[in-house]
Amino acid sequence: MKNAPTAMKFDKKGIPLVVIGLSQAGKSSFVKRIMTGKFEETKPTMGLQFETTDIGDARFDIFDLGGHISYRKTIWESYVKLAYGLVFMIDSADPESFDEAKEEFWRIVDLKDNRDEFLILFLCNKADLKESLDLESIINHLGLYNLAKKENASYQFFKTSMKTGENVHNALNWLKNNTAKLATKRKIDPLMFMIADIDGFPLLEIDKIGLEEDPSLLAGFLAAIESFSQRLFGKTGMLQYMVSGDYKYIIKTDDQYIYSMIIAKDESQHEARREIEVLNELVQPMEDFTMLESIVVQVLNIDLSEYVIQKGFK
Ligand SMILES: Nc1nc2c(ncn2[C@@H]2O[C@H](COP(=O)(O)OP(=O)(O)OP(=O)(O)O)[C@@H](O)[C@H]2O)c(=O)[nH]1
Ligand SMILES: [Mg+2]
Repeated sequence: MKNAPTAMKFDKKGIPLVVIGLSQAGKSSFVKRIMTGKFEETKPTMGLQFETTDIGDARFDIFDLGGHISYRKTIWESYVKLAYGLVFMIDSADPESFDEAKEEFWRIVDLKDNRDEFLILFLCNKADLKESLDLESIINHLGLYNLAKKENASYQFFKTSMKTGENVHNALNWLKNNTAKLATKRKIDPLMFMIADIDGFPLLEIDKIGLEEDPSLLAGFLAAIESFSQRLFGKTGMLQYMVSGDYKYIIKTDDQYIYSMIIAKDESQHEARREIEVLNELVQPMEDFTMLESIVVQVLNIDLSEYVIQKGFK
């Protein structure tokens, strides 16, 4: 398997945040501090750890990813695409790790689509150690001033210590204030979402209003599919959207599946596109579909009780 969707846990829904950085930086210690308010023993993270917590009024789904090199091209990349915000942590007392951290940081930041607004909280941890470098040297060493060129990123740096708790509160406050705004802006509320195989057999369909109950919706949907199949005949990996009446229709196909979504006209097709691209990444390498429903719920961030679900048509 290319990615590791089966390692994901999808039982809650909140604002998705990922915590990444080289091993030993203190990522799990940070998450422990958020959850318990204390500095506690940790072990190296195998794959990932998932936690849900409320910070102020906002609910967060925190994905604490292992920093070992074997996770960086697989789990990191899939989860970063899913997340609204990225916490990148370094060990500020270990300048020998800075070059590698720099390389990984920029590789990951550059993965983010330019149209996608996202947050970066950069934590220079282990500030309690006497070898810890000052913030300015770290910003210079990692070229972090270049973040100003990323128009879609809001970012902040802190020196923190998970041991003493220094700046943990300030970092969380920054996250809370900035993610809440972003989540409201980006939230879409799909009326319909479907994954079908390339022959058009649906694997999963979720509907808010039932296509047949609204003839204009159904007509728009059929028109979108029609225009889509004409334009893209023989081509795969394409994503297209069209507006018709009160709705937007977004469709993507790869060489195995067709993804389609209907949202209200005033909602962001960029967010719809992001969600479909993330699903595509996660679904494509899947060998069975037992996790499909929970992955869809997580990525679309929906309350399933508002939907009619149909699955496994084949
Ligand atoms: N002195 C000091 N030690 C810390 C601090 N934060 C974490 N540590 C220690 O650093 C080590 C690694 O911490 P973890 O939180 O497990 O690191 P991680 O980034 O999750 O590592 P991986 O899961 O392997 O990627 C542990 O021994 C922690 O106790 C800190 O602020 N100060
Ligand atoms: Mg860890």
